[in-house]
Amino acid sequence: MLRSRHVVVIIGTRLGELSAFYLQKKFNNTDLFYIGMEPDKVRNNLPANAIIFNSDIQCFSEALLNALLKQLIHKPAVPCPALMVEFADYVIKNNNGSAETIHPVDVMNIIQKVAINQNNCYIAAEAGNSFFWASHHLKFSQPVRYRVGTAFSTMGHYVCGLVGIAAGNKECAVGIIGDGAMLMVNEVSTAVHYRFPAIWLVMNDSSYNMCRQGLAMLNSEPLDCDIPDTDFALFGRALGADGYQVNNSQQLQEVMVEAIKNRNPAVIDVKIDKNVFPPLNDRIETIKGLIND
Ligand SMILES: Cc1ncc(C[n+]2csc(CCOP(=O)(O)OP(=O)(O)O)c2C)c(N)n1
Repeated sequence: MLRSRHVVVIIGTRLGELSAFYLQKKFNNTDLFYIGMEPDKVRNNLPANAIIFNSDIQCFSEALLNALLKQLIHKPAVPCPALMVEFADYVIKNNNGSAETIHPVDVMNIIQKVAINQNNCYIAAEAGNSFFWASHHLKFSQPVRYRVGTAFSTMGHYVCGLVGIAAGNKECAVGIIGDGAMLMVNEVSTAVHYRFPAIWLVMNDSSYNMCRQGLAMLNSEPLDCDIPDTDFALFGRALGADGYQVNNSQQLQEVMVEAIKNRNPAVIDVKIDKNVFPPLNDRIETIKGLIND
């Protein structure tokens, strides 16, 4: 909560509902600066007093840093080193080797280690809990490696769009997809037809879980959010893709290594723990605030 007068510089987000949770509604007493290349797309999300710089973020950051160095420390300007993020090897937290489901954070850690750090795959996250787990836990050292639809968050966007990502790039594309979205629509068959290296990692919890858990977090009456148990490995194979089913972290890690190495279209059915709450509490608080406004 911003109480006294602040300066806020907004970089790298359009402040859409699903990324900023209407945080800007709380920007009273604030001088606001937006830096980015697509000001028209963000104007409606900004308070009227915001000052917009139509600029490349790296250029702006270098100029700002140099100006600060000159003004504050009276040191000569230095070129900025390229952004390079080092990632630790992730530890698998909840694998006891016998559980029948995988903790979603372990799924993210394996994607981070195998798909991102070791293989530089492109990653896309589908609407639903997948989006929250991925955006909260995954880290990238290169731009344009992660895609997520925060504008309308339409289910199906990346179940289908994954094929475009795989078609246009050398590295594999991995989609993090809810079972509900996978059943709604998909383009596995197209990837099989063209032999694109697309991997659908299905977060299988037999539920429209974001709706189920969101209602619970809002203390609302439950709705029927159940999805019949589905074998997505079989589903993938039926369409001509490779199909894998995993229910522990060790298996998932091995299967990810194999699927990425093979570069075939593949569907990985990951049985996840449906009772762990995703990191969407900020959004729930925003919704509660809007209801109470
Ligand atoms: C086309 C469309 N219909 C409905 C919604 C509303 N919606 C958002 S998330 C969600 C449930 C997603 O379920 P699933 O794909 O199984 O993912 P989970 O949340 O369980 O990880 C629904 C129905 C939407 N975003 N898009």
